[in-house]
Amino acid sequence: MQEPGPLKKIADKVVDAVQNAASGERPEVPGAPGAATPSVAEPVEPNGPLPPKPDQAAPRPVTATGRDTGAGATVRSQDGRFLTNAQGARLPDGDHSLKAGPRGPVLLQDHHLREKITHFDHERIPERVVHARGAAAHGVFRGYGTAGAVCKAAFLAEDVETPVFVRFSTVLGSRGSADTVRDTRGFATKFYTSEGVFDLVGNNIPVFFIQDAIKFPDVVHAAKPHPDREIPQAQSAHDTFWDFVTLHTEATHHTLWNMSDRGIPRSFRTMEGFGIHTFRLVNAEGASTLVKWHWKPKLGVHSMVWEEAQLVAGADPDFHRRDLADAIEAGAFPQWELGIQTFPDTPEQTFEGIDLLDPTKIVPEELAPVRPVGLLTLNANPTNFFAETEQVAFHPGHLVPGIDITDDPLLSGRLFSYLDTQITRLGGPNFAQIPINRTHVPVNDMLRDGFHQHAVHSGVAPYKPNSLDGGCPFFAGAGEHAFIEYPTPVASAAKVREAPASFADHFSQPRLFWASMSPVEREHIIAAYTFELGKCYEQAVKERGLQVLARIDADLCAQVAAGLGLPAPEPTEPPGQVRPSPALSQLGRTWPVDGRVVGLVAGNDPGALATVRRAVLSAGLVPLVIAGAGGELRTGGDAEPLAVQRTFDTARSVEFDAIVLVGAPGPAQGANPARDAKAGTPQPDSSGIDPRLVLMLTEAYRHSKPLVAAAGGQSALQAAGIATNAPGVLAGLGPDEVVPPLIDLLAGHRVWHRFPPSSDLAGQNV
Ligand code: HDE
Repeated sequence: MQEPGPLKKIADKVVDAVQNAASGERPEVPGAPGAATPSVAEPVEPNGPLPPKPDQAAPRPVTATGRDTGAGATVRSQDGRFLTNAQGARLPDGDHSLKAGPRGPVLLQDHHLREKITHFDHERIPERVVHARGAAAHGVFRGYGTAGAVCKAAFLAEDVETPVFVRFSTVLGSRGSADTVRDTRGFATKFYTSEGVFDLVGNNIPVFFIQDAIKFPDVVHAAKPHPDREIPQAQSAHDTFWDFVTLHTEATHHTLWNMSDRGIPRSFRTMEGFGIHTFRLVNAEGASTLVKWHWKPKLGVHSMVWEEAQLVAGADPDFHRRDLADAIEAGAFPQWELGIQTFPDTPEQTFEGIDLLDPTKIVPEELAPVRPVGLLTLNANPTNFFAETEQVAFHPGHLVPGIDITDDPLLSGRLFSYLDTQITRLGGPNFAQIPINRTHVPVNDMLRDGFHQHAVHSGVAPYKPNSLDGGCPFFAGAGEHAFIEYPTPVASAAKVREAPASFADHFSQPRLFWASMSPVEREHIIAAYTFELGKCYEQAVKERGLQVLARIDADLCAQVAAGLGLPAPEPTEPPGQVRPSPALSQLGRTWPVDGRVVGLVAGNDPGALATVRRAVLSAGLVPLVIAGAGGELRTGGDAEPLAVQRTFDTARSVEFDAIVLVGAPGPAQGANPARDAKAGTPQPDSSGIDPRLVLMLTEAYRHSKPLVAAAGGQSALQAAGIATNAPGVLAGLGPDEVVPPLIDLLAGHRVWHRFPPSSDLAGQNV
């Protein structure tokens, strides 16, 4: 029998990969770029392209007018064995321009060259004004049916499954900026419901910098890089940001959240999401309830520590988008429960004295519990970043029957802005026809023409009333799922440029947030303010920053002032009393450990390594084998060799949630304490251990990560100066004893009690 050619082998591997995905088997190490392992030599025999990777999905193939085509997911992708031009004519050569002889001038008549270069010249579109950097995933939302009493939206009914596309983002950075900067994160969800598209365009912080949309250009101009040097990228640690937020003190609450651990999430998978504004739900009887939306991550809210975030920004600027894609590819599908806080729709639109139209205020969960109404599961990666993640267009005005808006002045401005911005960004008014934006229900909007019109409309009467098209289309009534605005009464009033009196309270809720933090979370907030204000050049800005802090808490102000080397000012008004909201702290509970990353340091006992690795994998954790050099480690007998995923050169502690030492490797190739910056200064007793491993352990220890030593790994801990009985350090375990205690440690996210006074959590909500 003839040996199968390389392409047949690739095709077989793809089939295997698809079958593995279908059987739910996880790829052990996600992240390979293609659906199959490539050959070393360039393939030369014409052959069809490989399918997308098994973890990837594409927008549903509906027509530009929302009708299901029944076509396969790859119907829109390019395929075919031969290179063609844009008109489909096959091409014999893509490497050489048409020239008058091999050394002659390029001919103007080279229409292939011109087409290729012209298209290339126009590949870029404007990035988003804010939230330019993002990553997205496909998924499904399943309603619990628990919202039925307050909301008639079909997608919230029990067991209704709705396809979704979710985009996470930073706010300030440009498209190429780093993921782990201190910033707010966007959390935007597009639900392709049976009643039209519903977009929930929220953030991971439940309040906003401003109360009125007219201030949005101000806060964004202040927070973006300085206009002269375009410095700094993606950071709030600069003068114009702090100049604005210390003068415009309604920003204080949001800024405090940014300076807390919420500003540096560990992963998109471990962020909460909030709709921020109060929305209005309407039930089948037409009754209105005011509501705030919440996304609660199944993995808990978990953040980085600041040094870790800074190191990651250099070591892997794509950390968050990689984490999301890898988790999905590995089958560790991230999940969130959608929840609602509900409030009676009274004429004052307040709840327990909190103005529900003020987007700088939360309603503590202790006063209005969050009730779960459905489950979001992200289960597929996009197939093409540009087509899906970059071109997706969210809009808070994409609403379905049962969900309506309130008069929050910030929301009103957003309703205008999102539609408007897409016209520039996506090149015209037909962006709803881009595949990722297409609704999954029929569209009959009578909107016509415009740039990039994809629909081919029939009929002669795109107007109403008409008789030439038989009067079609007709208006729907409430019984036919029409979106009918809730008839909110509007009080008689004079036109004014004013805010309600309660909007002037800028400090009671920052105090509430501060009072609800545990000691370690407070330490982080103090450090963040000290860092950010310390990066400002202007003394006046720093002093003003301290005046703002004095109105939140005297201790916060005093500690930041000490770091800045400035006197702590007295508050201009005495800080009022607040009741803490324990739900605001991230600490003190335990969560599932799915998809957490464990670095396994290989010593010279590959058998023990294989045992630990198997146990880590079967606990749903992601093991990454770290060794002195790349390649494979033989585990003996007939066992499959273990691939090395990281070497001491490529690994950095920040990639791992915990480190397990399966031995204590000595200095490997390239270990040069004198010249290798990663090796740092060697510890006096570290001569027997690779210095880069010593650095890795000291960093992980400082970042409160669990450290476990098996198979003689203790001596590496000792070389790093880490006591084997320190909190969160386990030593002397057998290879099959490692995982259960490791899970216990990871379930609390970090070993906070390693460092006093952070450990002094008594009396706090932990
Ligand atoms: Fe946005 N915002 N925003 N925003 N926003 C945009 O829309 C705007 C606000 C949020 O992944 C833009 O398509 C105004 C609050 C997210 O594509 C733009 C105001 C919240 C995303 C815009 C706000 C958000 C955006 C830029 C004040 C949380 C990313 C590109 C009135 C509830 C969506 C675009 C994505 C994006 C305007 C305030 C969340 C310019 C005028 C409050 C998650 O239209």
